Amino acid sequence: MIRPILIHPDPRLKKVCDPVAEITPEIRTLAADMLETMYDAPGIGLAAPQVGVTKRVIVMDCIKEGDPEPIALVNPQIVWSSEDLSTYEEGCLSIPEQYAEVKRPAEVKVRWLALDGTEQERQFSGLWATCVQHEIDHLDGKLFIDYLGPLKRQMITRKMEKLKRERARA
Ligand code: K1U
Ligand code: ZN
Repeated sequence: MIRPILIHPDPRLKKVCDPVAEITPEIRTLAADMLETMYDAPGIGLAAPQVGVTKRVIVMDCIKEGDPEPIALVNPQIVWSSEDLSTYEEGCLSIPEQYAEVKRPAEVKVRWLALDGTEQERQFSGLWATCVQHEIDHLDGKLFIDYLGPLKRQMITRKMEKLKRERARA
């Protein structure tokens, strides 16, 4: 089921999300819905708070061409970050049509719980590394615009307020 994506500003996007205590059918349905919503948008990642669920669940698929590689990460934790940084022009499905350069560690090692209950660990690089950090930020109530200066952030927030007013009128 495709779920509606919340648009910034929204208090649910600013919350620190709760850890998932146990993989339940509800969590599996949430992850499946999030993947469907992400592919429909389209996007390369999605975090549960973006669909109004303040739980620590993210999904990603950064393969732009070729066979899809969907992954769902429950309670993801960055256990190592490279000193090397990389800059990428990020977007966000909760901040449509706004992009800005963000500098982050070029590689990260992440530990998480998979939907079959097993603990997983993987080192991410390139777009995967950027995306997983962007999604984990969502779980901590942080958006990519929080890395920008106050003027740029305020300008984007005002645009989003206008977009939400227009969508509410339509
Ligand atoms: O979390 C999100 O809002 C999803 C976001 C993830 C992301 C994008 C870029 C850098 C870091 C994280 C998106 O997917 S925005 C859309 C997007 O990047 C895209 C859409 C279609 C094709 C390819 C990329
Ligand atoms: Zn985002």
